[in-house]
Amino acid sequence: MFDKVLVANRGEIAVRVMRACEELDVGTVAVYSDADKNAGHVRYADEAYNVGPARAADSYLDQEAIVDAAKKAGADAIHPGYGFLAENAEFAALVEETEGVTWVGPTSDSMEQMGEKTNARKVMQAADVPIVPGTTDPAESAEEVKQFGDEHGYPVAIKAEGGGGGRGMKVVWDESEAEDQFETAKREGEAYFDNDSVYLERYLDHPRHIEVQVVADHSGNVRHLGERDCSLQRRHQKVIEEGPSPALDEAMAEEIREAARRGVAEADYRNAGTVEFLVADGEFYFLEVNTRIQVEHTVTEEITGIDIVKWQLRVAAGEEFDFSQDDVELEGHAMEFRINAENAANSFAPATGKLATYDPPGGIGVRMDDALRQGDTIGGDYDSMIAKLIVYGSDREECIARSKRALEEYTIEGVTTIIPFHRLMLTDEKFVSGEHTTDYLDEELDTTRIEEAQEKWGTETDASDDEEVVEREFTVEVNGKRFEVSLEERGELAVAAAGSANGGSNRPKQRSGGSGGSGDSSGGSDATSAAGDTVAAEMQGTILSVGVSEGDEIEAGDVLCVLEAMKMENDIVAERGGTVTEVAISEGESVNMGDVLVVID
Ligand code: MV4
Repeated sequence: MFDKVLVANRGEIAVRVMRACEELDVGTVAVYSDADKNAGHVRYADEAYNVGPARAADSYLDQEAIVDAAKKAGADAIHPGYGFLAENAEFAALVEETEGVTWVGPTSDSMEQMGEKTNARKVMQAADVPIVPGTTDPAESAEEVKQFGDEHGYPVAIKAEGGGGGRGMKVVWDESEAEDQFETAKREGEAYFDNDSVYLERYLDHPRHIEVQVVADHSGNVRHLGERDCSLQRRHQKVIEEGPSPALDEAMAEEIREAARRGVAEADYRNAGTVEFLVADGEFYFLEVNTRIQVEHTVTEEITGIDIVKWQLRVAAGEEFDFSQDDVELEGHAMEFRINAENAANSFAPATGKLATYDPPGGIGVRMDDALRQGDTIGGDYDSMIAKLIVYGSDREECIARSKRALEEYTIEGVTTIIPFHRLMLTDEKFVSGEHTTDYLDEELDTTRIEEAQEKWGTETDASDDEEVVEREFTVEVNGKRFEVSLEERGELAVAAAGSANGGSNRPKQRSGGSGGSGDSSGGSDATSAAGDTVAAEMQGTILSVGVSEGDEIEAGDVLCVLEAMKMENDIVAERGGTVTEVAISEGESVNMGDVLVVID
C-alpha cells in the first residue's frame, strides 16, 4: 500500500478520498488554488501545496503543477477524484510516466479507448452487450444521416465521438434537419472535444438513465456492485441518484449488471468505472463508460457496504479482491441528494454567499459528504455542489421518509441552496412512484412548484449588511432553448458597469445590501464603453467557440460566443443588433466573471 497519496481535487471528493487514505493509514496531500487556501480539504490533509491562482485552468487543471506538488510532497500515488483531470488520459499518462508515482484509476489507454465512443460501442458489441441501434464507425456525411433515418426512423441522435456527459449530441427530428445538425455536430465536436468525428444512434424517447458500478483488479477479477438510477436530471446534471433502480424488475437489473461485467472484462479494464445504459420500452442499451469514481458512488457504498475508494487505492497498489461476485449483496435502498448552491426557482442559477449557518443532519442512515463548516464562503470559482447528503433505508419507502427528515434538519443560511427543491421532489408523485424519466425536470415539472417550495422551505440568504447585491437579468440560449436567467452578484462587483449589448436587460440592478432591500431596481450603471455596449461574462468558464468578428453586423439573437461553465454550454446571445467593434476573447480561453467578451456599437 502507498505511503502518501496526493488528491488532485478539492471540496467534498477530496475529503472523501482522504478519509479512505486515513483508514488505510496512508498519508494525505492536498493541492489548493489561491481561492481555496482555507478550504475544508486543505484543513483535512496532512500537508497541502498551492498549485496556482483561483482559475481552474491555472491550478487544478495544471498537470505539471500537480505532478510537481506530488514530487515535492514525496507522494507515491495521485488520486484524481472526479471532474478536473479525472478523465484526462494525457494526465493519466503523465502520472504513469512519472517515476515513483502511481495513477489511481484505469490505465491511460483504457481511458482513451472508452473515451472514443464508437470504439467503446464495438467493445460492448463484442461482449454481447446491447448497444443503442446505430453506427460503430464515424458518419461521413449528412446523406448517411438521411439513410440511417430512412432505415431506423426518426429521431436520429448525432453524437460526438469525443462527447459524453451532457455534451455533444444533436437530435435530428426529421430529414429536413439532417444537413444543419450534421454540420453543427461536427463543428461543435471540433470546438469542444478537438475531434469532429460523429456517429449515429436511433434517438430513444424518454429513457431512464441506469448505470452500473464496476471494479476490476489486475488479475482480471471483475465485480459489479449493483446499479444506480440517475434519471432525475436537469440539463444533463444529475440531481438525485438512487439504488437499486425503482424502474427495473430484478430480472432486468441482473441482466444489466452482468452485461456491464462482460463489457468491462472485454475491455480489459482496471480499477473503478461506471457503465451507463439507457432503458426504454423494456429494453436496455449501452450508452458509455465513465472511467472515474463518480459523484454518486456513495449510493453504491451504502447498499453494498463496500468502500469503493479504498478498493481503488488497493487495486492501484496491486492488491486483489478478497470477495467474489456472490459476496456482493445489495441491501436496502439509498438516495444521494446533491446540495448545490443554486437558486432552483431561478433556473438553478449559481448562488454564492457566506455560510452564516451550516448545520447538517445526522442520525441513523444519514451520511454527509462535505468539506464545509459554518463561516466558510461559497464563491463562484468552481462548480456549485457544496455537499452530498446520502440517506439509507431498509427499503425505498423508509429511505424517502428518512430523507424528508434529514432535509428538514439540514439548515444552511447565507447562501441559497436547492434543499427546498429536494424536499419538493420527495413529495412529487412522479418521483415518489419512481416513474420519472430523464426528461421529467426539463419538460414536465411545473416551475411554480419549485417557487412555492422555496417560499415554504427557503432560508435566510441575505448578504451581510455591508455587502452590495447586484441582480442582473440575462437571456441565454442553451442547446437551442432560450432561458431568462437572473444572476445575483454579491460583494465587490466583478464588473463596475458592464453595460449591455442587449439594450439593458443585463444591466445591473443595484439593490441596497441586507436582505435584498428594494433599492433602485432600475439602478445600476448605464455606463457603456465609448465604443458601445460591452457584453461581459457572468460566470467563470471557458470559451468554446466565438461566433463573431470585429466589424460584423449582427442582429438580435445572434450567438456571440459559447461559454462553458458548470459543465453546461451557454450560448451568449446578442439581445439587439449592431456592429461588433471588439472581440476580446478567443476559442479555448478561460474567462472570469466580469471579463469583457464582446463590444457592440
Ligand atoms: C441518448 C438519448 C436518447 N437516445 N441517446 C445525453 C448526454 C449523453 N450522455 C447521452 N445522452 C442521451 N443520449 C440516444 N440514442 C438521451 C440522452 C439524454 C440523457 C441521457 C442520460 C441522462 C440524461 C439525459 C438527458 C437528456 C438526454
